[in-house]
Amino acid sequence: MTKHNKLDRWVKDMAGLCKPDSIIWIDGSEKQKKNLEKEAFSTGELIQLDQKKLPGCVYHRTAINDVARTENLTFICTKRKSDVGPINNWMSPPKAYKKASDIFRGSMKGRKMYVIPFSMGPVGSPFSKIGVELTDSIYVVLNMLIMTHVGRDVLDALGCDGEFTRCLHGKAQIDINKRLILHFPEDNTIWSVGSGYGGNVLLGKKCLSLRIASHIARKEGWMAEHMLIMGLEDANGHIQYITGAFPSACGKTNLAMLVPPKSFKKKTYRVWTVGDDIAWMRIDSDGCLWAINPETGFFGVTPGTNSLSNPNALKTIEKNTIFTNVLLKPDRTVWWEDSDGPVPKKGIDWKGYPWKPGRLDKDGKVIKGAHPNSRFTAPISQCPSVSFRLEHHHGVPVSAIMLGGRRAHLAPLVYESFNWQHGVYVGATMASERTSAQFGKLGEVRFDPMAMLPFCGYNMGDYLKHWLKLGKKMVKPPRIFYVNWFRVDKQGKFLWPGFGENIRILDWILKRCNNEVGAIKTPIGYIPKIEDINMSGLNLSKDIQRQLFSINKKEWREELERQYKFLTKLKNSLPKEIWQEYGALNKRLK
Ligand code: OXD
Ligand code: MN
Repeated sequence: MTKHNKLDRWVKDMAGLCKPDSIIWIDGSEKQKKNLEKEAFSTGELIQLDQKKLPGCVYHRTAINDVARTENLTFICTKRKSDVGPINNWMSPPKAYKKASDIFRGSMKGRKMYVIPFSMGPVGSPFSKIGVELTDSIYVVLNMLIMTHVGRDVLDALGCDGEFTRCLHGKAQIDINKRLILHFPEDNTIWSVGSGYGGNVLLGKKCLSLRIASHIARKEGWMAEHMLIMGLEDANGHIQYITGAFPSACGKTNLAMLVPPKSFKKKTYRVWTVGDDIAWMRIDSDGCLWAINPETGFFGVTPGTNSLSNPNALKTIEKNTIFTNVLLKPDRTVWWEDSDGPVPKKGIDWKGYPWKPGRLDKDGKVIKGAHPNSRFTAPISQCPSVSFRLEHHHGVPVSAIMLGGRRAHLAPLVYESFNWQHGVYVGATMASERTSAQFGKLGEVRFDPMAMLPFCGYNMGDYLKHWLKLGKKMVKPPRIFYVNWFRVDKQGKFLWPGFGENIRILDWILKRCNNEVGAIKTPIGYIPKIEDINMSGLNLSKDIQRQLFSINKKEWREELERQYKFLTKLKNSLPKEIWQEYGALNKRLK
């Protein structure tokens, strides 16, 4: 019980619906966490990993039908359908509450309901938002303890009448036919039922910090974005911050923790990691854009994480980490595809079956030990490059915004937009090829404005208007760049080495922000003069360097046709400025 009557009443009402055997308030203490872990070990919800090799680490498997976010079962529920726009799934609030209530009703009988008071952003900061999640999953509690600020101080900050997001989660039967992820922005409420997968159930993350927050941000005049935040400290100790919007599985986590390569000698940088997934950005009293990461942990994809792609992530997950759907080795450590070291001779795969390398399924496909979307949940405080400004109430000032996607062709390694409005157009028409982590045809191009397609809590056209409006309010808006690490040659080989070498492009971006270098004006934006990019030690032939920055007008005109089809889907809500930029690009390409 708290001194917040509305909160107490809501918890009681929800318990009345779900009928748990008992209600447990989560206080954020180590002691309570250990007890919950013990309980989860006894039921099999979690497996304890080798505590000498992986201290504080645990293992979890989700149900086989529950391994990723389910966008088709995710709804924004507002009174008026037009408020969510043509891209989001919509359901009317009465229908949504009724449908979900029928699934929630009595679903926690024989289970406990945990009450998690959490803050997204430092507790007490005027930038932060408080939520309370009710859940019947210990796995969710333990993840939320890593990903958010949890505990009594959150209740203290809430006081007796503070506003909070009401988050209700229940596993129910983990039945895909009875799974709903519902957002009620007008009620500041989230209901998620029938899933145990992180993106669907850690309600502070995508649901609150992006879908609900983007709705609030529009009303309050700030931005909630699917972006990493990183600081780059130069040899003189001067730190500049960059944010970056990339769709899922395009390397945000790797970039946010980048380790500059030894061969990059001319100018050394130290990278500071502020966040890898979400940025809340406001115009501060200086008229500039400032960003905070509302999360306190990483919920990162494991396959492909290795000492080349992300050495800092490997150090981050050495302890106190939850591993989900990776391969469990006989020595109670873990493994995933494309990690360091030898492939284990055997193990238990993410489905819980005995596994050996090279085994084929009935269709002749190699059976993976770890699911392609298997994850680690780890505290950001354990990251060797964690920023000392993480808990700073005002966050960090943003010098540049990067946008990007996975494009085998078309987009050059980097280009800069002409101005804010043009940058918003570049973001509105961002597209990325589907990866194996996403449902759909591999390689197919999917438009994903600002990487927010699955996360914007309202009409995408209005969202773009909001970007344009805020740009006009800033004294010095950040410059907007587009990057593409994924361009390939005729044989399908990546042209750019990526990972740590991306620092060379970040270096150019900062030089542009500081007006230290010029650029070449092309129809799509400014591209670098090759000599302004530090390529020392890379051994890239002149031909590859040329290919990385080439702009094929015919391919761009074809892209414009695809853009046209996508933009017309946004209908009347699309701001006229986006069509203006479209028309201007069309003209420049003729
Ligand atoms: C994530 C995602 O988990 O984008 O961050 O799916
Ligand atoms: Mn994400």
